Amino acid sequence: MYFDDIPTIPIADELLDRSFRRAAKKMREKSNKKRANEDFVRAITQATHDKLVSIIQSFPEFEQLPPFYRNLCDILFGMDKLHQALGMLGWAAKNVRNVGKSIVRGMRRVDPLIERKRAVARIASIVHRADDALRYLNDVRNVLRKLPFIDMNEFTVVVAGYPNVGKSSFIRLVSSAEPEIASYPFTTKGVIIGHRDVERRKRIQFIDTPGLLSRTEEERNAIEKQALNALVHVADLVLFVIDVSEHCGYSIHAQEKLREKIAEIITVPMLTVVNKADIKKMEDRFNMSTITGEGVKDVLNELLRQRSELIQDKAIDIRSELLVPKMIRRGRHYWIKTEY
Ligand SMILES: Nc1nc2c(ncn2[C@@H]2O[C@H](COP(=O)(O)OP(=O)(O)OP(=O)(O)O)[C@@H](O)[C@H]2O)c(=O)[nH]1
Ligand SMILES: [Mg+2]
Repeated sequence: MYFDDIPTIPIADELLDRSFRRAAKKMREKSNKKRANEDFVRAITQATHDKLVSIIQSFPEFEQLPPFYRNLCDILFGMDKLHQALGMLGWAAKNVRNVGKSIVRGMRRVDPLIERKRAVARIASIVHRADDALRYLNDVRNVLRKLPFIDMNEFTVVVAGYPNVGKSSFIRLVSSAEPEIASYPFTTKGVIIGHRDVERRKRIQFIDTPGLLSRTEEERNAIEKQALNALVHVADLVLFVIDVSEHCGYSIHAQEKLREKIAEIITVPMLTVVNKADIKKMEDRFNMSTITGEGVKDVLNELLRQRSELIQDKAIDIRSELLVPKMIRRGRHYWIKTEY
């Protein structure tokens, strides 16, 4: 994944400790007593600078990420804030290097021990100014590492609808995912991935999303924005779940309005399914109940039918390069994937 290589990010004191230890080790290995202080300043400058740079480099280029992940980072952390924090580390790395260099340059003319102490104090003060950024980036790193991996090559069904209509109950029933289910709205707070192997080589990637309300984009919170992000950027097909029994706490009118809004923003087909059919059904729609299991198989069959249709139309990957077969790396071999 894109975020697996980001190591734990140290706070300022830990980073300084580590640099001091490295510098001290280097000094033990070198025996030039005359230039010991100069070498020490050089070593601590280098260790601190390099660590700061390696932290920056461990983050991916956010602009190069697939749109789904790029938007998700923006929704979760704010791209400006992320860039600011990384910029702060860049500033600190540059300043540490400049301060270290200039102190080393003037060291022979003055008392080296005093200059060594001055270098340590200045470097520590610069790194401490980046402490907030280091702490923030470590929090970001911890969230990034837990983000679900969405395989952009899989046929992907994004399940959407009002809160509490039974989206997660459906995903739990038909896929490998085990999302939380509860009788209150907004139980699901982020996207959750599950898979279903239907027949040999026929696999569906299901994405559970947080409930959406029918409201303007400006009114949407970060949780809802994650659902929209999945709908727009990863869906090959949207499964819109409605609850005509209105046990979810929302009117069928509001749910229909949301359906229309989603239809406007997506470029992929949408299948509407009525859940909680054990309580109330709707004519001319797929009706299912995740509690009794009735109708669930029909919904899955319909998804498979649409999947085959989409593959035949070669319209499967309208998210990225249309009709361009994708290279997938497996072990040391490259395979060209043309069929799902
Ligand atoms: N009677 C009935 N209740 C159901 C059915 N499916 C789900 N429920 C109940 O509806 C409630 C909400 O289910 P969830 O699966 O958490 O709903 P959700 O759409 O994922 O909700 P959010 O994550 O909040 O958006 C739970 O109390 C479920 O037990 C069904 O087919 N029939
Ligand atoms: Mg849910």
